[in-house]
Amino acid sequence: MDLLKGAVEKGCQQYPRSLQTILSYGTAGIRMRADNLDYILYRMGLLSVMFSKFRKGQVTGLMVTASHNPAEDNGVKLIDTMGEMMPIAWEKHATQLLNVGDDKLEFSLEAIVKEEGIDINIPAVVCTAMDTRPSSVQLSKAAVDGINALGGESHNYGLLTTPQLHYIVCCINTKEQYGLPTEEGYYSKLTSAFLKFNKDKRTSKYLPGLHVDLANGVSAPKIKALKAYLNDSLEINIYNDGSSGKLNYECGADFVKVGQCPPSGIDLQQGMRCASFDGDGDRIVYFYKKKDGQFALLDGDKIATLFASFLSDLVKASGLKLNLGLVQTAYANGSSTKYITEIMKVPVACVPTGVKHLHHKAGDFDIGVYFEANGHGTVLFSDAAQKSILQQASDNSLDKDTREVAGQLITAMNMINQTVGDAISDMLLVETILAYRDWTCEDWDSAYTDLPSVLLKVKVEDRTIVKTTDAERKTTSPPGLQEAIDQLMAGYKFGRAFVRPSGTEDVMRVYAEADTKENANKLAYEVGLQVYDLARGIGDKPQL
Ligand code: G16
Repeated sequence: MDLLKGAVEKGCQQYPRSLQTILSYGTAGIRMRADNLDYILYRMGLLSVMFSKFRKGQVTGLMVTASHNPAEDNGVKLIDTMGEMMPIAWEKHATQLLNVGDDKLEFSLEAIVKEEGIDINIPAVVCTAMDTRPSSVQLSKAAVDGINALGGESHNYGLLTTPQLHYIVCCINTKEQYGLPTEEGYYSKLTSAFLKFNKDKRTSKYLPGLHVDLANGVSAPKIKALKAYLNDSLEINIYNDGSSGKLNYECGADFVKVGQCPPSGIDLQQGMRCASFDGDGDRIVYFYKKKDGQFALLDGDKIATLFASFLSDLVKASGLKLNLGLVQTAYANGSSTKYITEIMKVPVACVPTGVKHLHHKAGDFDIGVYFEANGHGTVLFSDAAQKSILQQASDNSLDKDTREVAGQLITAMNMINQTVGDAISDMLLVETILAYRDWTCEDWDSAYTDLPSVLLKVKVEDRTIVKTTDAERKTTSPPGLQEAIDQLMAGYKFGRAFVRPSGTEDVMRVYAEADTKENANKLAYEVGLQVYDLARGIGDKPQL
């Protein structure tokens, strides 16, 4: 175990533990103020090497980002070999390494080796990348130092969106079956599919111009690169490209979804079709201005129903027997769930927040569409589904139309980044479907009407005292909180509310929906007050 000893000694000298607070690997990794993250990144570098060894030397990934959080924060997301998030079973190891004192680090690493039966001599490879935060360069270095200290080979890709790194990891481990493991390979795969699907498009209502808010983040240079591959078949107008504004400040998918308003920088006019990406490019929401002048959001639920209806139409037309399902979280608008189950007749599953949970559940279907309301999602095709679609497309005993529909499914599949939610890939598929159906945003939005909803944050002394169950739709602690929420919900038509601790920010999240905006506001406020009182709130009380 000299390797472990050496890595720990280097860590203690160069990256000593500088925080005493208890941290945990949350919804999507770890994130916090960037100032104290060096030792954490070093240790996550060590863990990603252990994880690669555990995967018998396959490549794992480490992304330096804090996604939707403010520019002063940073963090890390660890990636599994097929480009998924690191498995939940390994999060306890991450949490252990985040919290252990320098003197116990070697012991903790040894414990992981023992528990997971790792052969420490297996060579390990880790791909890393980062977003555009000021702290990302230094933190990437700390991660790479950790990787190299444990004898791991590091491949640093520099600036990438999070989903691009997920894609690259998957390409390497599938020996390029999934695509070429480069940024160019990524653009080329997605845009070839986009151009193929859209080559004969005849549209009158759908206009090729799209206005995209890039949150002043890493997607700005990436969209600029993507445009070169699109040959003007999609006219992308860029806003918040980082040339002046601050990352995620009054812009980006989270700002637009939570505030239900356009980002700064876009002067929203009727007829404009707009989208907002988040800071690391794994979330997207659309928005537009209605004829009555009101702002309208087309969030993850609306994207999910658009994808599911399109794919389900193609599956029906192909005659293939594939079961398609949709995965949501408690944040899904009640109207969307009703529409999917009652009108679309597609099965819906509800899981806790975090793409890792949705991704896992989507694997239960032949075609699993998953989206969080905040715009984080994608589509998974099972191996069996992919095989039968490919077979059908090349089965000359079938008529031309049937083969062509299977061909369209293949093209759609190639446009989708199946490894994780991806704003670029989702945008290309939304645009494809809108063009194919010759739809405006109003046409898309008309499927169902969202119930008015509100999201609040409440600061509490310790968010771990709030415990949830039933896919986070109910609380089990502190005592009395759920009873209070039940009573408040009963007072509103279509009233629904829940509370959960955030895994990415130091806050409690409160969600409420009801028949009117005013009632949704009131319900969220009343539930927020209960959280404040029963879960030891700090700072300002929620305001109506
Ligand atoms: C991350 C996760 C998402 C989650 C969001 C908010 O998004 O990947 O699955 O919905 O955080 O999580 P929470 O409510 O626990 O703070 P991102 O885009 O910030 O990485």
